[in-house]
Amino acid sequence: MRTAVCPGSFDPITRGHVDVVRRARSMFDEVVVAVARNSAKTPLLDVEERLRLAAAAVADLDGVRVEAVDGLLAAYVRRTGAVAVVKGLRSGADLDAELPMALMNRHLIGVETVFVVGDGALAHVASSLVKDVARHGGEIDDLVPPGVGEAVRAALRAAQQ
Ligand code: COD
Repeated sequence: MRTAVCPGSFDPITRGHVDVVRRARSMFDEVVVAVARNSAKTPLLDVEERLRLAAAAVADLDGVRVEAVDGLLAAYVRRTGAVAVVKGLRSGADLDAELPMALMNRHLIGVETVFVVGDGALAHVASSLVKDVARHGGEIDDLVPPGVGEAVRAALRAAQQ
């Protein structure tokens, strides 16, 4: 069984993320969507919500599960016995950001990172932009899996109170 880990903040999960997970699953027997509990970014959604939304978004994908990750990704990858980390690329800027992480994870545990080119039609979709559009009253439901838009709007309303 060859397992790959798709890590991220998933704050929130988008259709771009799901596209990458699908592509990863086409290459590996099993894919774990690893939701970073303590992402470097301050999340809008708490980890339980990010996990719930991610699990719902991949519920129809056989061989895909969702887990929270605490601390160092490399330690988690080693514990799970995964053979690769899979990351999605939208642009050269993504590669610039991802390359040092891939090299660091290889340095730490020798794990390979596989870069997947995402669907070009979703290349503008980023969790940060989705939240910004929603914060300013824009429509996001076509950018995220079902249920995610409402969860983001509810979290934004709660944050404003
Ligand atoms: N198309 C293609 N790929 C996409 C799209 C899209 N539309 N949207 C997002 N992606 C890709 C991103 O490029 C990224 O590869 C992945 O999806 C996850 O994106 P995010 O934004 O949800 O997650 P990030 O970038 O905030 O996640 C960073 C991690 C949590 C993976 C990283 O900080 C980490 O590994 N943290 C754990 C602590 C650790 O080990 N630190 C040392 C790292 S070397």
